[in-house]
Amino acid sequence: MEKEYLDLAERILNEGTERNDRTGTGTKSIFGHQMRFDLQKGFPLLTTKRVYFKLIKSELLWFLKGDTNIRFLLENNNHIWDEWAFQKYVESKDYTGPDMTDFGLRSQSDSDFNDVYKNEMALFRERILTDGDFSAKYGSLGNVYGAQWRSWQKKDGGVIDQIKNVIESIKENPMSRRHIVSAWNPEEVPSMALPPCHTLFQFYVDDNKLSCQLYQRSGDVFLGVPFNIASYALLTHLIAQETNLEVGEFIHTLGDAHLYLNHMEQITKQLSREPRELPKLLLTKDKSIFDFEMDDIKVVDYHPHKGIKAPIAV
Ligand code: UFP
Repeated sequence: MEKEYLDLAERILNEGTERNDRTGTGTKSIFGHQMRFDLQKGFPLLTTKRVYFKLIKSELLWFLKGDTNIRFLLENNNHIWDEWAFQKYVESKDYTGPDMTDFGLRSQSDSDFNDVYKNEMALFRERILTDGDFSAKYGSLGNVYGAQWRSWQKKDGGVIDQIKNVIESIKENPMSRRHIVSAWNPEEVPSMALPPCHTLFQFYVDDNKLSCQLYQRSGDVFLGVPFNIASYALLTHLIAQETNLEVGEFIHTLGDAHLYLNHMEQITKQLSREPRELPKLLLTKDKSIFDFEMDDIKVVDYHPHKGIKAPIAV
């Protein structure tokens, strides 16, 4: 199954065209690719490099709670969304520290600035964790996934809970062709720091098995996609448990699938490694996924090759 991912990387290396991109890093890219993962055959957490499942787990629980405040993530030592919240804070009138303009790029190229930035970021995290008013004001990311999934804002007031609705529709009308959750809200996209990468997903029931297909508009194949595969495989397991179904396939459809030019060495190294047996996922039974905590989700028998570091394009 891991071959699906490795074949995608190979395909981009062989067929991809070099393109400039928003981040200024440059990519090799193809448009349109589909991978299929049979979830009965193992949990698709890559073994050709270590992928940090704890981060995937806490982020997905955070989405499912409808939470958009990074406090929960920080409590679970997950820092993947910190920069977005920090940016809002340093651009506000409440911030009186050293100038943080373009902190993402500057922290990578200027080591003195990086020290100042790290210090400010540590103070920010500490305040989010300890000061309720501060975290309510600056920990919130607004209209990100959790909000679109659980409380899509209606024009005439009120909200739509797409996750509850899709669970209901799977239970009541499994053969339906309308089991869809959309994170792409055209009205709100212009005001979002990062428009949703995983834009829409659909469920399908056959032979008592639940499959899920994701349409991802843009995928950083070395850093982002391994996370995205595991995250949606986990989501499929969770929704299957909630609807009393077995798991079927996770089908991952990508729009712009790219390798950043500064990830070439890393992906070549990964491609030279032999995939190992996939791990297994264990979920607490007899408990609603809406009450799930970190300990209710476990991956066992995971014996990956070592992690491979790579710079993130911001
Ligand atoms: N990206 C992913 N997966 C994600 C996520 C981001 O691969 O879950 F949030 C990558 C894709 C792209 C960049 O390289 O982040 C987003 O940039 P853009 O909005 O220009 O597509």
